[in-house]
This record gives sequence, C-alpha cells and structure tokens, in this order.
Amino acid sequence: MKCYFTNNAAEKLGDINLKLSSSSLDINIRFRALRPRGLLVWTGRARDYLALGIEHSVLVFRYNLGSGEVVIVANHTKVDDGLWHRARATRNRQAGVLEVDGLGSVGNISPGKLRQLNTDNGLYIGGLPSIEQNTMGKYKTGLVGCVSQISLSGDFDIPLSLSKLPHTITNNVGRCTP
Ligand SMILES: [Ca+2]
Repeated sequence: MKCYFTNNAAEKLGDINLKLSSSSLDINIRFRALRPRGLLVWTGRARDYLALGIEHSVLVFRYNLGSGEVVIVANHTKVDDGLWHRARATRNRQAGVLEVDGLGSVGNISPGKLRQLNTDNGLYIGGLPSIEQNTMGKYKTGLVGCVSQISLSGDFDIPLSLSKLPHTITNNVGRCTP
C-alpha cells in the first residue's frame, strides 16, 4: 500500500506551543520510512527550532535554542527499510538524547548559553510548507512513509487519524495501514 505523507504533507498543531517551549520535552514517535531522507517532526524558525528527521538513512535530532545548533545522530540503525521503528527524542534544557528502537541512546548538549526553545508555530509532522526555505536548507523533503503514533512528554497523544482538532491543518495525510 502506498504511503501517506507526501513531500507537501504537514500537520500543524498550533495549540501546543507552551509544551514545546517548556524546559523539557519528550517526543515519542512510531514511523516507517521508504526514503533515506525526510523530515518527521519540526517546530520553530530560523534561530530557535527543533527537528527530527532522516538523513543518510539514519535518524537525526537537531535543535537550536538560539545560541547554536546541536546535531545528534543515531547512526546505529538504518530506518529507511519500510519497517516500523520507534524513536524517542528528549530535551532537558540544553541536553538532548535520541534513542531508536530501544537500541541504546546517543546524546549531546547544545552550544552557547541559551536554554529555552522559543517557538510559536506549533508542531509539524511529516513535512513542512516551503520546507527547504523554512528549514534553512536542512531538509528538502518531508517523510515518505507513515507515522502511526506520536506523543509529547508522555501525556499528549496526537490522534493522527482523527486530526480534526482546533488549530490543526492537515494536508495530504491519509490512513496508514500495517
Ligand atoms: Ca531560545
């Protein structure tokens, strides 16, 4: 079966900016991917952003709190094999940790002194409009594949198949069957 997040797909949840901006953030996502590149999760703008994406077949967690970018690469697992994978990306102030399929975690600390993620544009899942421009060239395409589940800090499950929440914009998002 074909998959559902096309290059232009974007799901925006604008009412979770406070959660995204808090001092700690815990993203859990279940996904599958068919291409070695693609953006899974994005929030923020040029100087303050947080991204989870696939680059060279592996998962990459990037963020910039305003004083420089940190890039955390889970290079132990290729995720573009079409199979389901689980990832957990956590940020606690400047410290980030990325784990894929429970196979060990990698971490790093963002540079500079700034500690807060200042974002006001919600959470994009599976893509972003004008992706190349809005990610400063870091990503050129959204996820080609599926996202079946995503939660933020444990208690905010985003019902992807029921995405008619207030402030939600859905483009090219369809059902994803196993
Ligand atoms: Ca900041």
